[in-house]
Amino acid sequence: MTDVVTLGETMVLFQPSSQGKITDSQYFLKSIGGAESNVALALARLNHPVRWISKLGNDPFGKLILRTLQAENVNVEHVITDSENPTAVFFKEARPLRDPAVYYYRKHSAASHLSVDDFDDQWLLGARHLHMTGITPALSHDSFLLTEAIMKRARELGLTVSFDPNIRFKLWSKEEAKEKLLRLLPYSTIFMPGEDELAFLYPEVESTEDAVKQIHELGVDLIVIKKGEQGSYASLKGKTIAKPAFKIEHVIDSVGAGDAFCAGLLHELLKGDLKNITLSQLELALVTANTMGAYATQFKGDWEGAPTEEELNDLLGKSTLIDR
Ligand code: KDG
Repeated sequence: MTDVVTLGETMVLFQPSSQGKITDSQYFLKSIGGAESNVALALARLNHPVRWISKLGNDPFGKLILRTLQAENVNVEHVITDSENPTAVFFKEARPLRDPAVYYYRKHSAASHLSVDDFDDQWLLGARHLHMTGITPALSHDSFLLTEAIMKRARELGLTVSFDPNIRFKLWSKEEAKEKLLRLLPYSTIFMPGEDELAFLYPEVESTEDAVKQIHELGVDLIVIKKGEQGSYASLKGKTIAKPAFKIEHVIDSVGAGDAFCAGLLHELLKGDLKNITLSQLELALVTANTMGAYATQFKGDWEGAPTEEELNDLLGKSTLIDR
């Protein structure tokens, strides 16, 4: 049994090894990053069986990605090797007083060639839940069609589906992003936008509550809004809960915090029936999600700040780790 299946592009990530601009740096740290694999890695650290699907180039970067995911117990048996196109890379630059900047080298990458022709029901077999983001449909029109097909099929097979819009304006125009994300939204059972993403998708509505109402009318059961320093807000079929953020002094790296948040939410919801989420479960899920999102910001790297179950229980005050 697999708890969660996810599909998307993972890239090799390079970032200056110490504080400083890319132009001035001689040494770079090498890791990997990808919104969907960040969620998969975080869930795997919390002992969930999780499967990640993608296309990787037949190159050292592809091998590094596979090796990293395998070492963290993410199932990669359905990953496709593409001998024609390369694995993507990206660079991240920390900036004082602002979120980091990222520079992508991913046009025509192996993952951008993922298409409906690659799809196989086996990907979803034995799984409870599918997690998708708005990055995959931004890679190419073929990847958009595949995203739509897998979300639709997952619903037909009885899986629940979460969708994080993860809007990346470096990958597509505002018009295309809005049109395609709104087309995918009704296939989800759980929608997890950031506050700014919700405002971008529903600019005409007067309030968050109005936008949430419209999304419920599409058949989406649970909407969870990430509000950064203000915590999170959720609506379960119209019943709402808000939880304050986990307090932190300063942020080391904000990239990947949203993915850690998603993983925290799913971790708690997977303990019950994802088709019949209760308000008390949701309340716990928001606290865990806020905690994991905050914790992730304390580590350099897109996924390295994912806690183990023992570390999470310690952070949540459920048990105490013996440090020395
Ligand atoms: O959410 C973090 C991701 O954005 C990062 O790991 C890399 O997938 C990535 C992207 O497309 O930016």
